[in-house]
Amino acid sequence: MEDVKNMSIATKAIHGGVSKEKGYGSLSMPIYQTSTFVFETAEQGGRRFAGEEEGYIYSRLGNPTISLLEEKIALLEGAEACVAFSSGMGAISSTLWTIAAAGKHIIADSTLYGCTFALLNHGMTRYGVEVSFIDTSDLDQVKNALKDNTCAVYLESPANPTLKIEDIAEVAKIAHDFNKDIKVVVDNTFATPVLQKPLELGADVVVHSATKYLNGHGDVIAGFACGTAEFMAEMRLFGLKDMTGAVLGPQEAFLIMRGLKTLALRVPKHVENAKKIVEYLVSEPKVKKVYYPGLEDHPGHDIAAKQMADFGGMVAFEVESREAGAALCNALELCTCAVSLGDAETLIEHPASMTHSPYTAEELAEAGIPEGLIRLAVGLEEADELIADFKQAFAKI
Ligand code: 3LM
Repeated sequence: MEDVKNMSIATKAIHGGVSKEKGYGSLSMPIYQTSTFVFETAEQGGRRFAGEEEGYIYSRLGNPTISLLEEKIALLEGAEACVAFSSGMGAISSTLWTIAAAGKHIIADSTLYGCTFALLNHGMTRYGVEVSFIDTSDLDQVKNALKDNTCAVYLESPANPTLKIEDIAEVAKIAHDFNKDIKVVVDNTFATPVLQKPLELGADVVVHSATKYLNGHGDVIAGFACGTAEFMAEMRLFGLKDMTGAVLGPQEAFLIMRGLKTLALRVPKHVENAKKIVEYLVSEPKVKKVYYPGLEDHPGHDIAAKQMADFGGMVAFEVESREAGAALCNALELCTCAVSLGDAETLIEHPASMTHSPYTAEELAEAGIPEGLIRLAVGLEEADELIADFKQAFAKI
């Protein structure tokens, strides 16, 4: 359905991609639960391996259920192509291993999801890749960090867990003016394509933890990378096939397609609830500071207003101490103490000891993540009931 390209996110998420399934005319794409595909003849198998004939070979290289999902995600991100992975980390590591090599240099923001930080700080560097951690919201730092061997600039916006905002268009312009071959990679997990389109802003690659809003139901681990058809072919044939093998399962692909049908309904409700909770948290005397890009005093507010359709469903706030944060989490009854985000359930966690535990105390300070920071992934419950839960919990601590 070629003209879906010009339609809304809601329609793309439901109708995007061409189903090659003609068998029994099922409405939803069947789950092709198979590892391998049968060749009619040995010659046909040879032609498929040689790329002379279209058709599936083996599910690490492609699978009809997963292909349809990849087409949908590419449409949502406005990308030429997409590759699915078995986790967000699978997508991120496959992307970085496809771009980088020993002797190359990566510039990364210092505020990242903890395991992405660990991959860059401890993983890539073991294999001769140099990594500079900077604050990419300071454009002078971006300019000064660029080197002749820089191959990638990596950032999240809004960043996990502080909701720091990076100016994606400006960072991409600076990097590409210096060297057009530098790949600007943006993790769009917190925003989703409903709120932000990094490729339209000038990024080269978008990565996702689809475990979060894209699936939306807390029952799948998955990831995506999106970009040009040429680079995604390299990602599939090298990053995914050889370097990581982090292939998505067809059952997970089916569940994500099911979740995607309501993405355009869910995200605005997450945002609406987040705004109501932020309003309450700002007035709560036991909260020292609220981190939300929708607040006018947030340092990235103007850039977020420019590059995002709305400010998202993630909120962070600071309480007096780590102990006060733990007491709050333990006192909440409706909000659930768990990592992850983008689910129907409101999830609360303590970054310094959980999602960002790969950071040392010094690295946390450098990344602007205080000990008393609490991260809230606002869910789809009734906002007033969530606020009532916070009120009773704060009263107890
Ligand atoms: C979390 N984050 O609670 P998977 N990029 C971003 C992420 O937030 C994440 C990934 C990539 C969380 C997971 S912590 C053990 C739980 C911005 C994951 C990695 O590999 O699908 O988990 O995605 O912040």
